[in-house]
Amino acid sequence: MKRLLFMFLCGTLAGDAIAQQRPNVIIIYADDVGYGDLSCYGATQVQTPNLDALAKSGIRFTNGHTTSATCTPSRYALLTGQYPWRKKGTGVLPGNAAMIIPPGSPTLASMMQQAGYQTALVGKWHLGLGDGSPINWNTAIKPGPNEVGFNYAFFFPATADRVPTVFVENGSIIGADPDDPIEVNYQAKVGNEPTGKENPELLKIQSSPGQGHNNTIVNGIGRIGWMKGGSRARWTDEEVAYAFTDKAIEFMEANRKKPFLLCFNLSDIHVPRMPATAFKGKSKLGYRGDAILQMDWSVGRIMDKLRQLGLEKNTIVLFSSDNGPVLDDGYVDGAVTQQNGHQPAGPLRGGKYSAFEGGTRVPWIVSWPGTVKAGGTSDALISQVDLYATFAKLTGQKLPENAAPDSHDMLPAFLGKKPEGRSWLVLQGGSLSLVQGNWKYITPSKGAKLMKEVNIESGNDEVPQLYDLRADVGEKQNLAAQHPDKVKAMAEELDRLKNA
Ligand code: NG6
Ligand code: CA
Repeated sequence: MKRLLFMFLCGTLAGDAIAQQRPNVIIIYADDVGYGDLSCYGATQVQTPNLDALAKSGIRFTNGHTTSATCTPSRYALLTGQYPWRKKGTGVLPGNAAMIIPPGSPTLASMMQQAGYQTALVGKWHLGLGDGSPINWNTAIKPGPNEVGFNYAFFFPATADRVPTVFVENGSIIGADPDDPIEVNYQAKVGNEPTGKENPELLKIQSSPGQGHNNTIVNGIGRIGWMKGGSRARWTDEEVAYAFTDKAIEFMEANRKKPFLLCFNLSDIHVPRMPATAFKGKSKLGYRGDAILQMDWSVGRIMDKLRQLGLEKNTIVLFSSDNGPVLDDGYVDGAVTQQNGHQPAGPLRGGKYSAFEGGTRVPWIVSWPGTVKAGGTSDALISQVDLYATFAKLTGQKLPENAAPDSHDMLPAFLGKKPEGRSWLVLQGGSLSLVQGNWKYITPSKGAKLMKEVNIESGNDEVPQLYDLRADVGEKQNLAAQHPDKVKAMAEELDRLKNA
């Protein structure tokens, strides 16, 4: 009996000690930020002092990837640890789509909950809501982030350019009013409010010709999709960054004594870029540049709060983006006319939607003062699909069977203890690519080579493409004809991985 009691006490004490040491985790996940958009990644026309300081306090990765060149699939992979192309329906979702992660499935967030963390999702969601029956926006909206591992969720359903333009907090729309019910439709107009198509004179920012974004006008901005009602629930675009940052900070403050996971999914710098007054015109690069400054400001506020709470040493901060950059993604906002030499993808070819590196190679900064050596850079090949297994390792969690099948534990690379990361990685930018060491193979594809509306090279080519990324990170020289054996072997390996 005595022995049992002793064992019990030891177990509890050890548990407490671990609990105290367990670091908080903040994943700051920006939207559409390119490899060249931060000054610590070489931007010269725009300065990001808070992100630069974060990089200085930790490691800056030069070969960190999203799984995909758009949002929904990248976010799906980050949370589930599964490649999105393994599952149907993981493309960019409309704002009234059903949730694509079944409730109760293992996720990065639920795994962290099991490790004793309080978990929050603040910001963009874009993984669908509800069970597939039409969403009633005027009652509790379920399932959502709370059903896949988040104790707290404050978010908008899809993207800033899609209806409904409302914030949801733990399943309820903020400011909902039963006398002014919300209806959303992506097929046909609902309500009689002006649309961008019928009343372009009412727009405060023009939609780009041929790209849509001309349905219901909310705050002078034409959206994708139609909505009616909820006049008091609709967000003000200029306040979105403030609202999200404030909620993130509230969560940090409320959970300062517990280990927490905060997934802080910024809306910046996705379209419509409509920054707060404090940032309008500040960058001289148009609203896209201003949104970069606003994003950097949000990061600064989070870091200030960490210091104020005395948590900076015991918190891992990861900054990354969900896909590569785009200048004109649907609105005439000055990003193109005031580019001023800014290179959003840095030295990389392509951008958002693209199979070239610009689509998926993104800024990736990890800071954990005292544990991660400050000021380093790492060339390790890592992917956001690996975060699940990496954080499971960090928190001593065993992965449930079948969970996170494509996620590899990259903790040593992630913490800068090892220079190597993955030896291979599959990337999705339209067609699939395989990276093996310094080689990248892009599957042949018949689609257009230039996506005209957004003016980005897709990476499509009818012939196989093979690049030596170490010598040619800008993917200028297709070496497939010189290395047919390599092409064959990589194509076969990609097929094998697809079916694995
Ligand atoms: C595209 C939209 C674009 C943006 C994107 C999703 C058009 C013509 N373009 O389909 O504006 O919303 O989807 O961006 O509709 S993402 O970052 O969420 O993937
Ligand atoms: Ca995105």
